[in-house]
Amino acid sequence: MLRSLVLKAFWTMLPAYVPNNVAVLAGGGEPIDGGRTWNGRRLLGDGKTWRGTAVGTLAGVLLALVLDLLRGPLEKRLGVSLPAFSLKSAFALSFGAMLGDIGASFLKRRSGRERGAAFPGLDQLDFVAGSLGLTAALAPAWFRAAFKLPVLVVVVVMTPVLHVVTNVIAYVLGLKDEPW
Ligand code: CTP
Ligand code: K
Ligand code: MG
Repeated sequence: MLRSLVLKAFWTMLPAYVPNNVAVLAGGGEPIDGGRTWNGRRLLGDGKTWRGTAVGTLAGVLLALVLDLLRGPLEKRLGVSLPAFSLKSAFALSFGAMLGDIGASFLKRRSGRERGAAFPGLDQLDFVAGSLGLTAALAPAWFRAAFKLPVLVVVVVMTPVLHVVTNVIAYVLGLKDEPW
């Protein structure tokens, strides 16, 4: 029961987990805010770039397409039913994750935090909120079918843990400047 919930939650969120990590590798170039400020602080900061956002989103969508190919055999092997991704749900999960992270940077700058500063809680859940929110808005029927309440609960509990672990690994590997 718990095993199948965890598998389902992880599978369904994979297109949302990958974009921000790919953005770390792909980032650089022109910042989205073009250097603009508001009340003396950057709108978003240099850590949110067009390239990182585009490549990250694309990676999430492509991953969902690959998962669709693996779904049948994996369902048999694992003995769980897994949702198929439509293009719309894949895009919403992936781009929503990036939007959540961008929204968090906006809030960080408004609260005086410089680029790279930690904001515990927000850092771990911003992309979950963005991803679930955009998917509920763009693909409501898909959202209701894929995120039944128990799956949603597992997502909200499991994601912060995965986020912390992933970022510490990226930091140790020298891919990220901070371990959060
Ligand atoms: N990145 C990007 N575009 C995005 C998100 C991330 O280019 N939309 C890249 C940037 O190079 C960024 C790195 O990924 O520095 C790490 O992402 P993150 O930790 O979210 O950004 P920070 O640099 O810590 O900036 P912030 O304080 O605004 O979160
Ligand atoms: K972040
Ligand atoms: Mg950071």
